Amino acid sequence: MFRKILFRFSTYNFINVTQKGKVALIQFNRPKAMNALCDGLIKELNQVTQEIDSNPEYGSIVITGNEKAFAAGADIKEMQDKSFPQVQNIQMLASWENLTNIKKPILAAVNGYALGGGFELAMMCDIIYAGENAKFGLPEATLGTIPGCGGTQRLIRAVGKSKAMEITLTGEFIDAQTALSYGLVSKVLPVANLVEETLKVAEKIASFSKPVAALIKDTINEAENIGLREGVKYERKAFYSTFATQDRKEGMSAFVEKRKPSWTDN
Ligand code: DAK
Repeated sequence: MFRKILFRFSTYNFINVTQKGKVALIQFNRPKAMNALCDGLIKELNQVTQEIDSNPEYGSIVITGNEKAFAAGADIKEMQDKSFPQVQNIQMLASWENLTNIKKPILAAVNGYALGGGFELAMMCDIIYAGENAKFGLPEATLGTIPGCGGTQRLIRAVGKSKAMEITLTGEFIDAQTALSYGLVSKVLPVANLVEETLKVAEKIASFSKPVAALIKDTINEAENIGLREGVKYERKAFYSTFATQDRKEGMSAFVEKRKPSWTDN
């Protein structure tokens, strides 16, 4: 069903990367460690997402784990012996944020545990779909630390203060239906169909103009950084900029001429 991606760096130790049409599917591959996100895995994820972003063959990305775990967080075994000066000096784990610089839409398909950094990584994605067995949590307090990859900041924006406090201060997990009712995920799907259904949505997204999808992603994400007045201005500028593209012309002409548009990504 899938075609292996032939990138410059085509062998990975901690992820599998496959292609379906215009979609790249990235699967975490540390099943014995509940897909704990070790340094090597994050390096591979950053490398491959950057390559996909600059490869015109792809229009969107799906990130998933396995049926037991999306990812149970950063690798605790890698962190356990570090001291404050060490983590400060090397800016430990800082490269995780690179994912937020990817311009193509990213969908997270979460089965099983999405904990700590695993949950934070899912929240950096643009759409989250959950399998019926998904469990989300920020258990850092149980380890004597706090979320460090945007968990406190993105969770409050997604679910509001009381629920963000409850999840983070108790370290308890919430299930897929609760995540749906909180607006954290857009859909709950049967475990076995999750990746396939997510790929279908990703394919639809990838079928549109890439610069337009990138503008939509950027404009919505910008709302998390700025206020409404600035956000509406930002959106208007982005809207006007679509009039500098061939695809905007093509989309409107196709509508008027009652035909399907043919996107060129220009
Ligand atoms: N790290 C390392 N190994 C892990 C792991 C993790 N996060 N989660 C699970 N494992 C390993 C277990 O140690 C075990 O290994 P062995 O003992 O077999 O060698 C194996 O996976 C299977 O796990 P369990 O035996 O525990 O399996 P269970 O089914 O009983 O429990 C569980 C599954 C997922 C509920 C449990 O493993 C668990 O609670 N895991 C830890 C979850 C957690 O606390 N996650 C938060 C980690 S802290 C930052 C970026 C990121 C972060 C911070 C800063 N910056 C940008 C600055 C992120 C921090 C975190 O994520």
